[in-house]
Amino acid sequence: MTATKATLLNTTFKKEVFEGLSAYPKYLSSKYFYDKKGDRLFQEIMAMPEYYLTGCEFQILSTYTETIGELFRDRQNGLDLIELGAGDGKKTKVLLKYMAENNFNFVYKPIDISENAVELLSNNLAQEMPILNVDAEVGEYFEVLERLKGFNKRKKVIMVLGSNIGNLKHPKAIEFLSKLKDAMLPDDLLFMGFDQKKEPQKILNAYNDDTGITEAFNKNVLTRINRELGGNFDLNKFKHWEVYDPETGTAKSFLVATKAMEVSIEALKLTVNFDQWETIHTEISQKYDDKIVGWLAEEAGLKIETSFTDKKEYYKDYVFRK
Ligand code: AVI
Repeated sequence: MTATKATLLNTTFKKEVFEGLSAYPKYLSSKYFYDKKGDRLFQEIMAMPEYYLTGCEFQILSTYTETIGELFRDRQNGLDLIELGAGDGKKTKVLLKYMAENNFNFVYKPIDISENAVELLSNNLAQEMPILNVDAEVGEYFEVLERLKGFNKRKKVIMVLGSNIGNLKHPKAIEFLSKLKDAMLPDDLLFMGFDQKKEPQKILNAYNDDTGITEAFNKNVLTRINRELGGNFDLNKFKHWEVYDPETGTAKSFLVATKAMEVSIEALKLTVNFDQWETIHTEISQKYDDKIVGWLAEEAGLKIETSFTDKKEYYKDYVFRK
């Protein structure tokens, strides 16, 4: 990463932490869960039995590999497969393997906010699938989307797996989808995963494991504030709390102060006061159904072409066209 980019990210982090902790009620963005430790914790989450999302999407991509792959193919000019929020690329590898073995002409462009994740994935792909043409990039979704507009004129397939869109509230999700649409040409496709509404307890358990991995993941934003901004949060004085509202389909994560306390953050010259049981809202993980996805697509000017689901219908990958 260039020095300017790192400074810019750090300035945004500072600004957003200042705003969120000065607000009432307090909030912090879940995008700040992700650093080296946060990436590792998220990998552990994806391997937890409670966190069904990864297994379901893996099942979809493994079951429908050929159908999905052939939907992506452009025999004349080839394609660019752009993955936003690629992470460790475990699920995508199923498709990449099919495409590589079936003579697709394509470049795989994984993009992630985590420099660490992008580096690990690039190294791993160079080892496991050396014939792949990989062009990885570090960046935030919205910033990368701007650049996508000026991308090659050949077919683009944009993938956003893992129900990553679920970390955005509906207005932001519509903005995100609209920007994706603006970056697309009529032949381009958007392939996106949406975790579905289901038995509420099942959803709650996915974000509330007994092992404490999700708790550590949630608290990683405080660890980052301590390390990167000179904060003195005592992590033991906060409790991870999850709620799921089956009416709206929104799962919400909080950090709850178990004691009244004062926290200072040196780099922000800020003292934050917590009353006992005061909350910091850290993440939403939205759950969907066909109606909500249809509405989001319509608002964004996208059309649903088809969708794929797992055996239990817990999760769906939708294919959109503009
Ligand atoms: C990345 N994102 C879609 C995950 C989710 O399900 O909201 C992040 C996560 N948070 C807690 N567990 C997993």
